[in-house]
Amino acid sequence: MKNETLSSRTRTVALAVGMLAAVAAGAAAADLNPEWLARLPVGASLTAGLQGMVVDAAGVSYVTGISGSSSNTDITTAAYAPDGTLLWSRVWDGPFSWHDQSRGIALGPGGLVYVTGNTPGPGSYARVVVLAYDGATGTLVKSFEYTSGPGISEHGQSVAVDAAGGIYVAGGTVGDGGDALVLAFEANGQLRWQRTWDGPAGGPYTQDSALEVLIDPSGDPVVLIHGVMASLHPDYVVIKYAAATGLTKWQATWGVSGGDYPRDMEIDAQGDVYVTGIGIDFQDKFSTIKLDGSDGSLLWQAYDWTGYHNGVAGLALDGQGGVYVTGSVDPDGDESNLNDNIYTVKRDAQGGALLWTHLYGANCLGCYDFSGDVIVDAAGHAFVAGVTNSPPYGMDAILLVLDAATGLETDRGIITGGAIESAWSRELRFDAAFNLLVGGEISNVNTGQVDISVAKYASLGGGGIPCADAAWFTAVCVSRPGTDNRLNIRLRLTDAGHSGDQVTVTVDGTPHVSTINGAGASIVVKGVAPGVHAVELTEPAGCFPAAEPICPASGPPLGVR
Ligand SMILES: [Ca+2]
Ligand SMILES: [Ca+2]
Ligand SMILES: [Ca+2]
Ligand SMILES: [Ca+2]
Repeated sequence: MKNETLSSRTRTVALAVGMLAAVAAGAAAADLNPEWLARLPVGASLTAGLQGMVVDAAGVSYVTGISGSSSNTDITTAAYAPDGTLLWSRVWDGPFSWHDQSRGIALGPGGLVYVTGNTPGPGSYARVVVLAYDGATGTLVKSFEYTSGPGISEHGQSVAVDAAGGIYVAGGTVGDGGDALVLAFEANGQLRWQRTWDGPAGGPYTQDSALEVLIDPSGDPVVLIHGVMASLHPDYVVIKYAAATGLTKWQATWGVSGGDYPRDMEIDAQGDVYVTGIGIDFQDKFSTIKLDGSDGSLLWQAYDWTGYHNGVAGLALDGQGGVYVTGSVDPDGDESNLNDNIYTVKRDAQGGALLWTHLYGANCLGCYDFSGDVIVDAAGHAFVAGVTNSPPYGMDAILLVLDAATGLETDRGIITGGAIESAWSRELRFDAAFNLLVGGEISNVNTGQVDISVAKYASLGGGGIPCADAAWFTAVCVSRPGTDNRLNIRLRLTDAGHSGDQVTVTVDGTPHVSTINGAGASIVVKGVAPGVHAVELTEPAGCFPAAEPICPASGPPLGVR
């Protein structure tokens, strides 16, 4: 969610906003504070900053961004432990020591962290680059480049990795003007297939490019493309490819004859696809669509707006039937007064009905509020992050906590840099326990020095292990001659993805905590009284009915278990 033009504009209004903040002191204070805030300096080049963040189930955060000097940018990738400790930081400078840029990051099997972007090849034409780091150590495990041929500039914009290690990269190449480029690689970096997409526009207008690739529940890559149509205006183009062959399973295009600019895509558990962006409906509006994952047919479309110049930042699903879209809106249509506000809406995933809207920000000159991302936890909190310049804040990163049911603000978190620094949150991710990691940037307004920032906010609840990952739960009483009664309690999970997480079981109301080892956890409770006991799995809760093992009044005879 990078926008250098806006970032620069923010810096120019810094001092005016600082004076406004002094006048308005005493307004609502932030009441959520991050557990920690980590900063990673990446220099002062015009492109310096965060390009992507992912968080693994254990709570390790991985960021990638552009670092170095303007004459030789590099790709910096780093990992932060759940307590905020910097685990490792790596700088990748390509073979030509020139303009290397990261653009996307993803987790893959085996604890690998994948980064894609571009690096110059011979003749200064950019090539797609893929880097894979060992998440635990930061060792560069593999790296490879892709080029369609000499004299063609190409880049990777987004990367996704499937459970078998297959790597999918979406980006751009040069064909008929710009064309979208989609690449599938085997885990060892060997090219499996390559596809390009060129829209029907002619002449200089045919500037097509892929923005994002996601893997759907059946394992096929789904690609979001900015595709320029015969009207010479862009539409949303979504293509689902067969993972093994690259054959097109379906292609959907959406838009009107005006410009429709896709921005973000999510896929739900059924494989249906949601895309938001900016579409023209008499004026620019948040334009959100849902496509049937089986054939790409349009299930619904919806426009959201308030004011003018509605600019969308991101879309999130809550897994419980809600779709959330956030972006920035101008209250008066005058772009010169820098007073945009943050606007967030919730719609019903099934039919697209509008459920609520939320608007944040003041309308005064320089009261510039911009949205970066939205994410929703399982306990009913919608988090919206961005930057605020509305009193009492000045160039601060803001985290709005909204009640997902009503859209009302329930909490707020603020990250301020130093007196001459601008803080901006751009990406929101959860770990398995719904601790919130916020990726962004803190920039020195005077020097242009940029730090990538990562902040952690403690979970507001709803975390832990989803019931879908719990296979079975048993509790039996074991009674041996000459010993006490023991309860053997076991939880089996569908896979080892939660290894190291803790589960809680209550025995007659007394909690017992156990750590998952591999795909299971076990608890033994000794000295259990005779009779019926209530054994309940309470974290994760609601997955299984309570077990009611019966312990005998006295141990059985020898030879019987
Ligand atoms: Ca470089
Ligand atoms: Ca083209
Ligand atoms: Ca305005
Ligand atoms: Ca505002």
